[in-house]
Amino acid sequence: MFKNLSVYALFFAALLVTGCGGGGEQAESAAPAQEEAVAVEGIVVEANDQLQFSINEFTVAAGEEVTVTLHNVGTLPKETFGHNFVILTAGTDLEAFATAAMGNADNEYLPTDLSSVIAHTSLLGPDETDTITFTAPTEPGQYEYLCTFPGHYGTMRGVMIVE
Ligand SMILES: [Cu+2]
Repeated sequence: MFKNLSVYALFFAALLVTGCGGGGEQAESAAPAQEEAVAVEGIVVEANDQLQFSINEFTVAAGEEVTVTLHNVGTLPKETFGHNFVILTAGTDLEAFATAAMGNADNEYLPTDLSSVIAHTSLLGPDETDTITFTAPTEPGQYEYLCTFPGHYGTMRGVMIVE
């Protein structure tokens, strides 16, 4: 929706520029600056020292390309209080997954077998961000996500709704 609006704005701006009867050179130099202003932001999720994600539910369209940026806004060290964002396939037992991941410190607390993971960020320390892009499942439904750092999933979890 936002993207479409921006495209219309661009189109309108282009009409204005060409409509003024200015030289072609002016129109060419104006266009790239407008394009740079169109940023596809995606979903931004913050993780904090209080074991919270800023977003516990978001909705995407089936099969669409989804961009999620995780930002750790906390101050505690990654080794003792890191955060990640892991989206699971439908039907995955979140508790069982988190328990399996818990002991895997060497793999940023992800299980070796990632078959039940749709997408995941890396484990982040204070003020770090990671952006992931993935294709939403084509099957509508609810897909849970969590932070797999030991002890965090109790509150650091949410649902991606695919419509
Ligand atoms: Cu966490």
